[in-house]
Amino acid sequence: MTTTVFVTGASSGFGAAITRRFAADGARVVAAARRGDRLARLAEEWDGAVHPLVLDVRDGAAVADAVSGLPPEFADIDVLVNNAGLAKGLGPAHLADLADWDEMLDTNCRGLVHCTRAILPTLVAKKRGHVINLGSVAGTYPYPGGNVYGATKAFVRQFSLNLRSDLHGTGVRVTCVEPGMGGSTEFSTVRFHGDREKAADVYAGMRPIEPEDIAESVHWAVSQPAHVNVNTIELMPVAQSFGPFAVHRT
Ligand code: NDP
Ligand code: 8X3
Repeated sequence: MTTTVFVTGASSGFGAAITRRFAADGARVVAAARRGDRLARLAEEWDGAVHPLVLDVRDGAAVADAVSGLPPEFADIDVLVNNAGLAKGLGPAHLADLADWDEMLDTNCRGLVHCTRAILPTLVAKKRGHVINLGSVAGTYPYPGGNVYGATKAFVRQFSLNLRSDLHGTGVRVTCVEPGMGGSTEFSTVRFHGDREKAADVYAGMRPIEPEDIAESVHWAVSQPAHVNVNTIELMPVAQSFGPFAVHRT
């Protein structure tokens, strides 16, 4: 039986690696994102196994239309990977650009629930399937400038757990994958509004997690026996850990 996987944010970083990981395993993959040229190039690698889908997850009606309009060979989805997401800005809350905050909320929270709502009925009808959500360590551990980004990932974490409650007895599994610093993606370039130099500084002198590492974790969670639900995977580079509480002294 061929597995069909729907991956959002497939034009870059983790999403592109997740697409490749499942396609290499013989799955059919719907690769969704806004940049169609990137998706077309990704699809070309896989001889018909990857279906490029230009989609802005923030648009709930467009998501519903795209899912219901999938070609028959890609419509019977088994696995949804809600990976599309972004951070915008790393400044303190009182100086933040409200447009950046709105974009994170619209993409990381609303976009994720749009895709989930559109695809869940297919999984529930089959009494099996898997929703993988990309959270972050930022959803659990606070850091300066993490403000709304971290809060959106806390939403992803709790939404994932709540989904498990709602899906109890359906056979549909839910996993939240929560990475720390991931390199070789556009994450920091997007966070710093296109400033590549500033983005590169984030990973200077340390070895981040690679997109292929995340793809492997996602694939592993999906590959567990059908009676096993991996609730959460939290993973960090060895070079990243925790700091002390900050104390302001006068
Ligand atoms: P990238 O910036 O490389 O990839 C983000 C992907 O999301 C792109 O494919 C982008 O495609 C897509 N995307 C953004 N907005 C939308 C939208 N409105 N509609 C559809 N697709 C969209 O970052 P990463 O691969 O690093 O990040 C992937 C996920 O992992 C994110 O959710 C991120 O928060 C999370 N994460 C990342 C970590 C890291 O350190 N890199 C660590 C922890 C979590 P396009 O612009 O073409 O639409
Ligand atoms: C991305 C990881 O540590 O930059 O979610 O917030 S971090």
